[in-house]
Amino acid sequence: MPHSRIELPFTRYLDPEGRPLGPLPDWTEEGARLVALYRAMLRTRLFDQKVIALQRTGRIGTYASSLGQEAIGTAIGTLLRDDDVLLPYYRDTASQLLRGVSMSEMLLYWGGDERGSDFAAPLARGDFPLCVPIATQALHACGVASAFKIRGEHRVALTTCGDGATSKGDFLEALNVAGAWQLPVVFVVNNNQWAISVPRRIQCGAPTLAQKALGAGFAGEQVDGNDVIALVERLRHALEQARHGKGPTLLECITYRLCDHTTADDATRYRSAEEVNQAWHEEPVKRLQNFLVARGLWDETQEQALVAECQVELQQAIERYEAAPAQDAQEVFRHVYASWPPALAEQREQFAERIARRTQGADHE
Ligand SMILES: Cc1ncc(C[n+]2csc(CCOP(=O)(O)OP(=O)(O)O)c2C)c(N)n1
Ligand SMILES: [Mg+2]
Repeated sequence: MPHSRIELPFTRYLDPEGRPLGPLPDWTEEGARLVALYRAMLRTRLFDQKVIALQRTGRIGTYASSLGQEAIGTAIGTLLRDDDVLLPYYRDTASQLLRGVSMSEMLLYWGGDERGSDFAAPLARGDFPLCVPIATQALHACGVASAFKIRGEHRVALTTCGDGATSKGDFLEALNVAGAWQLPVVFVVNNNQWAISVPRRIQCGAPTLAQKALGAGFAGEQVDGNDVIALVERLRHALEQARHGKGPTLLECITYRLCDHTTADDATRYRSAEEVNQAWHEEPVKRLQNFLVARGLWDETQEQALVAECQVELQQAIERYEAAPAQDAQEVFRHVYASWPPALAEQREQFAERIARRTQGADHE
């Protein structure tokens, strides 16, 4: 079989227990950098747990958890430069938090409020809102990267997606144009093994997703998506390549979706508890924690202090979110089109009439 001859690099520095498999990159000598990565990952996980609790009690809409994928977004958020542009998907909580998107903005977003994507932080303002339509952001990223290239700017567009998204035409078209025009773009694939209920093995016939880049004429590689050290190392390389005109990279980050697809899903219907339990042994937060503890960089007191700090931040964010006055219902139409297709303009008017009738009805009660 010809495809079996394609051998792509796979990078991992820490084993699932957090033990180094060999020499580590020099930057890991700086304990503070490792601790910062850990803090970002735990903050993401605590946010995630809280949002699920809010959804279960009817205080927020459907939510897509990033449980198990915290290391990928953490590496992204740590390495992107201020003027790079992030084009995230719906499991990018970690990277968005590090770009300065506030927890209350995120809560607004998942509460169905458009203002949640109107990021206040200067750093995040140039980023795109997270993308739910699968893989469309990959093409947007190529558009952004084309602008950087045409203007001669040393900036990078980084976009993320899942394993299932790599089967979409949009994704493959994006790879094609990225390779043809040698764009300063990095594609980070979160291969969490599942696209809702479709397992990776029946989603695509290629042995790796990374090799899709080869067909487009640029580098693709695999990295352990639960090993933040490996992620930082390989992502830094990919960003440097893109920034210095050496072309795009596709990083396939091997991880596992430890959660349901979203809060509207029940994954026990299509995958075994055994598989999920096995995946918990590989997860990224505990892996880095074990490593830090073994190095004397982290202990239980620091852990408790960080948890307490995050709980306060979360509580304040929830208060801000819940205190926000409800948005005008018609806002949902506002940011979709600059000029309206007639069919949608009609729907918008009908919607406005309905709202007006309902409001009048309420006035008469
Ligand atoms: C264009 C489009 N088609 C279908 C959907 C419904 N949908 C939402 S998530 C999803 C699966 C995506 O799987 P994957 O790319 O692996 O990302 P993951 O959710 O696993 O992180 C699908 C089909 C959608 N959001 N957009
Ligand atoms: Mg997936």
